[in-house]
Amino acid sequence: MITQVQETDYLYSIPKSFSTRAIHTAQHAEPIHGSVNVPIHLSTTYKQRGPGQPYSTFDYTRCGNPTRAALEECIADLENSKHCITFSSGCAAISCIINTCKNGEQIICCDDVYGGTQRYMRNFSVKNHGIEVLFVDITDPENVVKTITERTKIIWIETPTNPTLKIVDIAAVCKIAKENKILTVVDNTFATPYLQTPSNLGADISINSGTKYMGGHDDVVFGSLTCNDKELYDKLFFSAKSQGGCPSIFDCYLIMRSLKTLELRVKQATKNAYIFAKHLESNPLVQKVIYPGLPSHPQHELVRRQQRGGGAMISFYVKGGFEETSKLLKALKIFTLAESLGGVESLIEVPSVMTHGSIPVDVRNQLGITDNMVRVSIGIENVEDLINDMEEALKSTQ
Ligand code: P1T
Repeated sequence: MITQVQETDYLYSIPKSFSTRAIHTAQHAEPIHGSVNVPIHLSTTYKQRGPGQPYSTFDYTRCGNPTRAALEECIADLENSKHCITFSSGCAAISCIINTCKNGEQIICCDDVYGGTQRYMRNFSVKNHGIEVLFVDITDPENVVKTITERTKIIWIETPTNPTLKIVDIAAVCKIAKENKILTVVDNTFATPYLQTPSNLGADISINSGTKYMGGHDDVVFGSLTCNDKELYDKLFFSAKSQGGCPSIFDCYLIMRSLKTLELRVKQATKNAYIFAKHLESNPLVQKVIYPGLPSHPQHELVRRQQRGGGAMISFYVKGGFEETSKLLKALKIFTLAESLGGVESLIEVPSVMTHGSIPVDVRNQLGITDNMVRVSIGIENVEDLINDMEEALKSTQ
């Protein structure tokens, strides 16, 4: 069993002082009692000295809160950005940005994107708000050039994509967008701020479903966006406070707590995923494995250039159809059959009937989201246990 690997096999570079920043940025000891952790400020409103004269900058928690402000400063630092806005979910961050588009404007979105993002764009942006959304394979940046019109407002990038793990060249697409004064958004959820920094590659906005790796324990639904431009931040903040999708303060506390171990968790999960994917590739009951960290991934060279590691998401095709796939998923003992990803526990799902079930079937088939495609989020359990669990369960597909 391959469990002895070099760190350089699965991690290509290390961000400077990541854990130090995750643990300390905006998290100084509180000055009255010396509390080491940032207090949970549950108050929804703030006393004022006189009308229009708040004690500090806070007046109402939907618009700002000391616990949340500390978390936002920390996330901004981890994303190498100046500004951050947090949300009650990743989807709330996504709709906050999309809702800044006006009737008649256009969004170019990568064709393989989280089902919920597509659902919002197809059902609300297009149907209700008169925004045109074009789903394009932007793994070839030339397709962006071909699609842009003077109405294009946003280029929406998700990389690695969910669930086919395609890679978009962020720097190349952002360069094209800048030349045409178009905003770029990168959904950084799969890579995490530890493995990828979109702002360094020219992206205007980076978003995360913090429900995933940031939270890391499958117990918080949360979202964030970060950006560098103050004018853009002001516009997004106006959208966020008007729509009201702010996170609960207790959830902010949990995310702040989880960020402290983000580096440790992502490193271990990435190592596990690399070892696991190599094993899966050699299993004759598996048709094909997609893992950005393996040389067999068609864009592995770009992964090494753009990311600091291959991440912990793997997709693969079971030999057979839905019946064989169902047998596999029911036979697993350690992997949990559930949607979501990025937690300490390994999760497994079938995107065609779960996370991506709302995508039209012809689009799914075209993208390769078939009924024998399985998506795995590798956790931080003992990797040999994960491999054994999968090998045993695969036998049940025969
Ligand atoms: O679930 P929520 O916090 O609202 O995040 C939405 C979201 C945004 N972006 C990406 C890339 C995502 O994967 C998600 C949520 N995805 C799942 C629940 C899933 O199982 O794929």
